[in-house]
Amino acid sequence: MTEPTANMTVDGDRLWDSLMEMARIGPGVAGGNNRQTVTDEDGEGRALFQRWCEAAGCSMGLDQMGNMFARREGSDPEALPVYVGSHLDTQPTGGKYDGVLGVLGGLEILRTLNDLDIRTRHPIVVTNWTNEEGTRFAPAMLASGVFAGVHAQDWAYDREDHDGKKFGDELARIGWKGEEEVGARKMHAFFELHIEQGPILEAEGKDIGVVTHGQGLSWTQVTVTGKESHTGSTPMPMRKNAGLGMARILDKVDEIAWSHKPDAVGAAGHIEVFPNSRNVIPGKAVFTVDFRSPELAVIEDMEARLRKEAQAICDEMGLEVAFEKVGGFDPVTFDEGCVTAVRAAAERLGYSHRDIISGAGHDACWINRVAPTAMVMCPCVDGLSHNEAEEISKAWAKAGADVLLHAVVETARIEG
Ligand code: HGY
Ligand code: MN
Ligand code: MN
Repeated sequence: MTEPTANMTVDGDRLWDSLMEMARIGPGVAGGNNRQTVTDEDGEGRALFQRWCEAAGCSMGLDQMGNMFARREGSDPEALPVYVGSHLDTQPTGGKYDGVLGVLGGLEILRTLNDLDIRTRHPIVVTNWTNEEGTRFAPAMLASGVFAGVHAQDWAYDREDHDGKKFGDELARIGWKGEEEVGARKMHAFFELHIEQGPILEAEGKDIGVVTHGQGLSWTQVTVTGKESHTGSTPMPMRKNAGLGMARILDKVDEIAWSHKPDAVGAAGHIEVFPNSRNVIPGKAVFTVDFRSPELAVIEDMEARLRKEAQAICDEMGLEVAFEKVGGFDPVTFDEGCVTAVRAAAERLGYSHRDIISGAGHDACWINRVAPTAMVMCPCVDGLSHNEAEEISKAWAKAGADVLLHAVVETARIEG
């Protein structure tokens, strides 16, 4: 058995060209992408990925949640495969690299092993997880969550988007609902390459983030109910303004997050008022509060204070308030052995690196429950993500894929 050699590196130009070609599917309006889950554009991106994988000699598996599994055979077909991947779906105003770098970085590993005519003992499987973003159908990481046994499949199928369409129906409509049982696959290990989506690596001049942990996430959907009435003729003391109630609650959300500085964060990205008419006092406001922290106790404190403070605000204003937990996962500690393989790969390749906690959620956070898992991160410009201006350098993409290559191949064991 030989070790991965330091000069085994990916073809950075080929990886970049693939990223740019995928970015042409589901373009945004400002240079990024709008390739939301189980839309026709998602279907197109999947088809392109499948063509590339088959051209690289892989067989493609597809499960009942639309998760895709491109398998490169190993010398021991009985050995559990090493999985590597991320997601191809994007935010409505997403970037070209969030998720996509991890899927196409995995494909680049297979292409590189083909070029070098290297056979690993364990098969390698490149994965595209369905609906990581959770923007069209909450929660985030939906399909990897079903795979890890966190969500029931029928519950996932019934998730509805803003127009009342169901996830399962849309998955079938685009023709990507497979036969394979979700979660039946067993993994030797799972690795995910992802952009940092934060400013630390770039600010410190580091090429690689060795992800030791992922912070936990909590999504609480809040519904505030008041009374629609005329914005002109309703006296101020008589108003039951759900929009104002929401505004006061959102100010509290910010205060609660700051009270746990420096690590906790809190905001609402999803906000709706009804009827959303210029001269009607909002009778209803619906919004999702996103709290995150590396510490579970902090998340639980923020959730409890949100409910208490929001109730007090609404009682004082004569409004009704209801809460629904629509997403969340506890802080994650990744597998020591896999994390060490990532760190050793960065050192062998001479890339600067630092340990880091992931601020964003990833499919790896759920897969960590069913297989030894770790993540590799590369910097992104100004730490910006979930924005069409998301940008990385070709060198960062290559560094991340090189480290992923070595960590995956070392774990999959090169045959002598
Ligand atoms: O919300 C997240 O952290 C991920 O980008 N879906
Ligand atoms: Mn992502
Ligand atoms: Mn994302």
